[in-house]
Amino acid sequence: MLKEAIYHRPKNNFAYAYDEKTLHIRLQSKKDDLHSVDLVFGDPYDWDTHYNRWNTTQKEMTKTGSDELFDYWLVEIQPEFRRLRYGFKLTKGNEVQYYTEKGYFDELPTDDVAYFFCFPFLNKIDVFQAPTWVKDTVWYQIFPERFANGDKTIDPPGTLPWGSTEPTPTNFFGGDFEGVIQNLDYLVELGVTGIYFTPIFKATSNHKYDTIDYLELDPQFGDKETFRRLVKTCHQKGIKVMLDAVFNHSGYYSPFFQDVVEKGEASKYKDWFHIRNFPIVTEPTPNYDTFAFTYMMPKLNTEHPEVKKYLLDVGRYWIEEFDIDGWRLDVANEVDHQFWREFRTAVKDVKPDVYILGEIWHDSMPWLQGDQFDAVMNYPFTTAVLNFFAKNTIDVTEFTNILSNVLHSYPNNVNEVAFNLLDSHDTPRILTIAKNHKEKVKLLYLFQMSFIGTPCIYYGDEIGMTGEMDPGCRKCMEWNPAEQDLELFSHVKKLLELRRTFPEFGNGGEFKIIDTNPETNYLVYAKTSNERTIYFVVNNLEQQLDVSLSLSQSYQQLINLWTEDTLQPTEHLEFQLNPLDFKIILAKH
Ligand code: ARE
Repeated sequence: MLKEAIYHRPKNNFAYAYDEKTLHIRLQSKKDDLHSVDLVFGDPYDWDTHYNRWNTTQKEMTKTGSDELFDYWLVEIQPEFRRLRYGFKLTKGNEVQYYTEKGYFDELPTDDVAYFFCFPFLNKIDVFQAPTWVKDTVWYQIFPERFANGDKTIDPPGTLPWGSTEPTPTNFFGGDFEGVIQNLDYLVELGVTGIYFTPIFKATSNHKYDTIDYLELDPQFGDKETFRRLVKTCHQKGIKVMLDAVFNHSGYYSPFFQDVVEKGEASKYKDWFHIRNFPIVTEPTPNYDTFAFTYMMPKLNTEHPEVKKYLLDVGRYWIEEFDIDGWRLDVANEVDHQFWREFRTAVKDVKPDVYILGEIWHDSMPWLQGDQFDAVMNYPFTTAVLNFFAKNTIDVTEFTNILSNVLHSYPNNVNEVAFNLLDSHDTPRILTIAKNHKEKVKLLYLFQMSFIGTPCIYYGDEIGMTGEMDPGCRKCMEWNPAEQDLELFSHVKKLLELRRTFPEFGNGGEFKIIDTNPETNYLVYAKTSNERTIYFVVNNLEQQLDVSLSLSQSYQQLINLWTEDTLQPTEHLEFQLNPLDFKIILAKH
């Protein structure tokens, strides 16, 4: 066995509390190397009567997936006294090794429990726990300036007629809260249960990431009464509301920064930012820290007690006064961890089930330990599905390897609330990435809606809007039914109906790759619960495919979920799939 490839480390994605009673223990080994792995475990204080030998039990681990280089193994344990010491029995043919915190052994070192890995105690307060409603939420992302103009009286000067021209970094079309309220039934019809709004606070730009006042709404969107009505109406219609918190930086025109611009070192806000020298200059490069190199976005000093207090008050204010349900945190990984720990305590204190979503494009385990965020925007998922379904730059083997890697990078309870997006206001739109190939977009949606996590639809994608990178992806929402792709809308709506009707479609089913064929880019995966399994058969090629599918057991009932036809019970199915087509089969005992 290749010992160098074996990896385990407690208290992260390899050993974590799944819930108040259950521990998940994982192990990584070289792909196709070990034949079996057993967890050898016990309570640290449970010895034989003479204290010579520590008492252990064994439980077989399951291989839950593989990526390009590694296999991953998992076992679930509910230790009676919530404490655990453990090691691994590794078997390859006749070769058996015991792997512990102190290395490898031919025999179990049970005369000293200190040799073993340690999960000291399952303390309830440390268990990662996202709000329970999130698992079942379907998000819809709205860029407020571009969704709908419902109140022309508050249009900013120079507002252009809706959709009259392409979006630029500086033009305005007058989208507002009233426009959202007027169109909520459209979202309800689609099956949306949560809206994520990009920033709505007072700012100068059309995207509002350059905040002037975090306690005021931008007047171009509406007043506080209208916003309160928006949140209330959303709640009445079963829709949660999440706002964008831009706490890494403020806008150049925030009164705090302007005070520093004006008074220099004498400003009482000089330590609110990271200023290298005075007076403030913006040319040729700013002499203060910024988001990227944007002089318009001076980085806030979130370690400063006054800044911290101000921003934590902001976090609480919109929950207490307007009953919002979530915060999406902009540039979350450039803000200090300590700030986020205090932010979590502050906002959960006023609303325990408020959702905290960090914007991080990279590996995010340090933020997902239960003390900071509930989820992150799952861009690694985005890249993988786009490369496979939309761009065809990776084959099915690479695709499933990457997915497996993404899933094993986090605890399962974290995966269930991952914010799975296909695109956003920061990327080109999916139809554009797929070179206007609608069938590819349909497969993207199929996969997104049936994967572990919570899906998010970027406004207008569901009716076939196109757009290149920012600002192209921020066009005005198309409201003319004649210009909307209603067939695509029905496709997404139907997927969401299935996700609502069958828990296995969403987070109530365990995700498993069943079959792949890199020659044909054919993919079969399943979502399984104790009661049923849903098989997803996907032809990701632009040619017809003969499918021969062996089911894991004989089921009493097989239903084609898309057509609702009942199929003959069988253990083996043969059928043809059209180019870029799919079949969804529900199998019941
Ligand atoms: C404007 C122009 C852009 C130009 C940019 C250059 O529109 O064309 O490239 O300036 O400075 C907001 C606006 C943008 C605006 C920007 C600056 O929405 O339109 O861009 O402000 O004025 C990284 C960060 C991530 C960040 C992205 C954009 O980690 O946090 O870059 N995303 C958030 C928001 C944005 C917002 C801001 C931050 C600023 O979602 O909308 O921009 O408040 C790799 C990297 C990632 C990187 C990612 C994307 O994966 O590893 O770290 O994300 O690419 O570039």
